[in-house]
This record gives sequence, structure tokens and C-alpha cells, in this order.
Amino acid sequence: MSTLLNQAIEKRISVYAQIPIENGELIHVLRYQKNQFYKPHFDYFSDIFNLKRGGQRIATMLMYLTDNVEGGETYFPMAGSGDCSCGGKIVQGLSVKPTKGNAVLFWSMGLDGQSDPNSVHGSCEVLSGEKWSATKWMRQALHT
Ligand code: PD2
Ligand code: ZN
Repeated sequence: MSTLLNQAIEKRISVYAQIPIENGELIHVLRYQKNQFYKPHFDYFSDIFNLKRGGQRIATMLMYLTDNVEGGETYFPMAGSGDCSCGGKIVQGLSVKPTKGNAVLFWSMGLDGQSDPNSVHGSCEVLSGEKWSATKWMRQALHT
């Protein structure tokens, strides 16, 4: 990815999330092939080592780079109030279908500065095709 394009993406994320570019970690690109998933987890840290450099993770911007995939939803089990589809199964919570060009912004921390366990999320099993996504994690403090 060109530096200029990367800068434009970082700027757009920063404006949308209202978090300075400097607080962002490097973008991570993920590829999921058939039958692959990312088990539910928190994006915030529980260990001191990571907290010392750049503080806690506040928010995550997840960007979908492909959409020729069946399954592969991003899944928030504690969000919403109904059912949703996750890797071909109907489950409770809220899921987001990967659509190329779309992005999801969510917070791992409440306004009180406490890590929010309801931010638990994962990536559902890919049933067919391939899913590519890009993640920008944003911290409380400078992370350069
Ligand atoms: O690729 C995803 O949908 C996904 C789901 C959960 C990515 C992450 N977490 C992450 O990069 O933290
Ligand atoms: Zn995550």
C-alpha cells in the first residue's frame, strides 16, 4: 500500500473516530480461509507490558477488504437484542457481514475509562470464499 493511500485511510479513521492519528497502532491485515475464524476476545489488554506503551486500547476500526465470502461475519455476542447469523448458525447478538469498502467502529472502553467486557467480539467461520480485513486499534496515548 502506498504511503499516501495509507495516510488518507489513517486520516479518515481518525476523523471518524475522533481519536488522533498518533494514537493508532499500525494497521493489521487479516486473511481468513475456509473454516477459519477468530474466537471471541477483547481488544483491550489485560497485561501490564502492553499498557505501559501507549496505554489501553480505546477503540477499533475494522475494515472489510473483500466481500466474496459466505460466513465470516464480525460477531458481537453481547450487543443488540436479537438473533443474528454467524458462520451459518443463528446465534444471539449482533453480527456484521463483511462487505468490501465498509467498516465497523466500536469501543472497548466506556466513557468512565473502564474496559468494557460487553465489547467481546470475534470473526465467524468462513463457509466459502476468503475474507480479508484490516484492523486499526487506537490507544489512550501516543503510540509512535
Ligand atoms: O476480522 C474480523 O472480523 C475481526 C474480528 C474480531 C478482527 C478482529 N477482531 C481484530 O482484529 O481484533
Ligand atoms: Zn478483535
